[in-house]
Amino acid sequence: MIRIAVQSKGRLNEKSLELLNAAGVGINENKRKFLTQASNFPLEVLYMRDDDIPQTVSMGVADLGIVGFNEVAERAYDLEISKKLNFGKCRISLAIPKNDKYTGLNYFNGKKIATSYPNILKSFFKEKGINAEIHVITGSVEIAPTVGLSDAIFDIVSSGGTLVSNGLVEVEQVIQSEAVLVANKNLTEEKKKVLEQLMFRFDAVIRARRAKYMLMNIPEASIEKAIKILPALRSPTILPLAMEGWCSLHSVVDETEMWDKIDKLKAIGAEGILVTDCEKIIM
Ligand code: PRT
Ligand code: ZN
Repeated sequence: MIRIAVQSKGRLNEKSLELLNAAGVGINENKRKFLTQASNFPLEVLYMRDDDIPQTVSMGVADLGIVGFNEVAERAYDLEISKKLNFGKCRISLAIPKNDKYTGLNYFNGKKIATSYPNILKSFFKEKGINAEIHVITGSVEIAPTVGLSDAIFDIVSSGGTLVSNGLVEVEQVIQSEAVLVANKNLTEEKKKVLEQLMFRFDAVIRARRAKYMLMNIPEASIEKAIKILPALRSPTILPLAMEGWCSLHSVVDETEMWDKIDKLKAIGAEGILVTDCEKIIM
């Protein structure tokens, strides 16, 4: 039995449980206690505040955890980062009042900066040779400049809307973060096997979430060009159509490249392009 720590409520809770469920690890949310056993996999979920997950995993109270990389980086416990999970994406940035003139990192010399991430900021400033006063605040960091608590802030940003509505502007992105799977460094052989099995399944889910399955009709004369546009997992599937001179072409593409590929395929005569989600991709 392996134990995984998951945020009990908050931004990462739902997506963490969704990922486990998509990986075939049945967690019954109706019966949620602070510790829940999966119905069909040797795993139990321990629910807790995200701040406590790195320590809990490094101590071995939980074997694994799903937590924002920002929390791992701030707390510096000895942990294995096993996998990036492709959700909970954000950055931790320095932001200043929008009417101030930003003069580069030197701006922060002698300034007061409010943050919940003092360790990350300290090491960033040390590396850059900046001498600033760091004030630790645990909540609502973005209001600190308005109320006169600080000159600037160092905080999590995703859409940037919170900064704008507080009259702040992002000037330096210091670290990028997303949810990560962390593991205790001294897992037994048996637990390591369960972790590998879990990571294999997470891979299949994460890969599929990014992928789109595309099928289209294409003139036979364009097949060579189409294969260059769509390399696919191994190579695209090509099936003859009842109408002479035409084929059906099937392939998988990364969603970030989808529109670009569609434009190129249309330009070589592709028609009836159908795009659907993938559920799992096993390599
Ligand atoms: O109760 P607990 O301690 O478990 O939760 P928490 O309140 O500490 O954390 P929570 O649930 O807010 O966030 C959990 C994790 O989600 C963080 O540690 C990050 O890894 C990740 N994450 C992703 C974010 C955001 N995006 C985010 N936007 N965490 C916080 N925010 C905040 C941001 O600071 C801003 O104030 O959300 C606000 C909106 O952001 P904008 O830029 O979209 O306006
Ligand atoms: Zn927290």
